[in-house]
Amino acid sequence: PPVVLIGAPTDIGAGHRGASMGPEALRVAGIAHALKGRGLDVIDRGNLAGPVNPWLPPRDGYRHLEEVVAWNRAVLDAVYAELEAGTLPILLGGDHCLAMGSITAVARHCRERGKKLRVLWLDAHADFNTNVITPSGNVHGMPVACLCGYGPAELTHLGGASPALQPGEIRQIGIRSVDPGEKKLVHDVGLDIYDMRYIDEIGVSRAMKEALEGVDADTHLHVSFDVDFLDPAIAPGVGTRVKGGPNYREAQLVMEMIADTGRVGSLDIVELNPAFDKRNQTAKLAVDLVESLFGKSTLMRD
Ligand code: DIR
Ligand code: MN
Ligand code: MN
Ligand code: MN
Repeated sequence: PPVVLIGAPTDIGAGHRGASMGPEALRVAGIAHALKGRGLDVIDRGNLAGPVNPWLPPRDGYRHLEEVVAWNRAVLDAVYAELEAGTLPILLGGDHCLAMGSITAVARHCRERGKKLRVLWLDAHADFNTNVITPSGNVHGMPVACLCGYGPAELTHLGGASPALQPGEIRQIGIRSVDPGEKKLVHDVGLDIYDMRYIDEIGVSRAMKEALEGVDADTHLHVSFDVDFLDPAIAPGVGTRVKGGPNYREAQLVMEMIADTGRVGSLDIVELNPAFDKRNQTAKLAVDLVESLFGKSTLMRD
């Protein structure tokens, strides 16, 4: 089935401007060509439209809630239509608030088809804030909480039913920045977090084996790839850099092990911010990693 690129050029949920340039940076870095090189049919549907970023301070602990909802409705409809048509949607963000729309679509698709869902959340951050505990009001720090039912009704009920997602369907990988209130909430909810301390101790290989445990022929795997997952030494083109992330080879191994499952059904590439990048190197790295996610490997494997 074809792979479909959907651009969502907005920084509506972020605390820095510039993630709105992400879709074009990924195209310029050759994402379509790279996927075609993997033998895939690629269709670029161009960009979704949505409200401009009014760049206002937060209200009731949310910055731009109304505009965040509008963008996520557009993403939800577009991603859901692709899954219905049997294609593999790749969301080119845009900031990470957009994962509410894409994952709500994926979850609805899985419920309707009786498929199991596993979400791999590759990120420096847990993105489990609420309007009460957020230090910033930026909704890109809240999508996982909203998907699990903690948030404003407009976002928790994007796809009708809430919660869209059970915490047990999520595995977070690469986490190294969790805010104080968020720390308590992810603990209470029992979110399965493979933080950098854990990865340092047991290594990427064992951590990924654990995170992928239970993924079978009946599972739809959704990968939500926040580019700030990567160590900022190799990926400077993000708004919120957190040191101590996976290096080049560790990140490749993460992608390669996900590819080995053969179950990737949808992908978000988010938080790429060309305004912080140099010569589009972070976009090129993201494309390089996406090739591995779609099965590029050094040797033939069986
Ligand atoms: C911080 C930063 N935890 C916040 N979050 C994210 O503002 O909620 N940065 N997601 O990428
Ligand atoms: Mn499917
Ligand atoms: Mn994120
Ligand atoms: Mn992040």
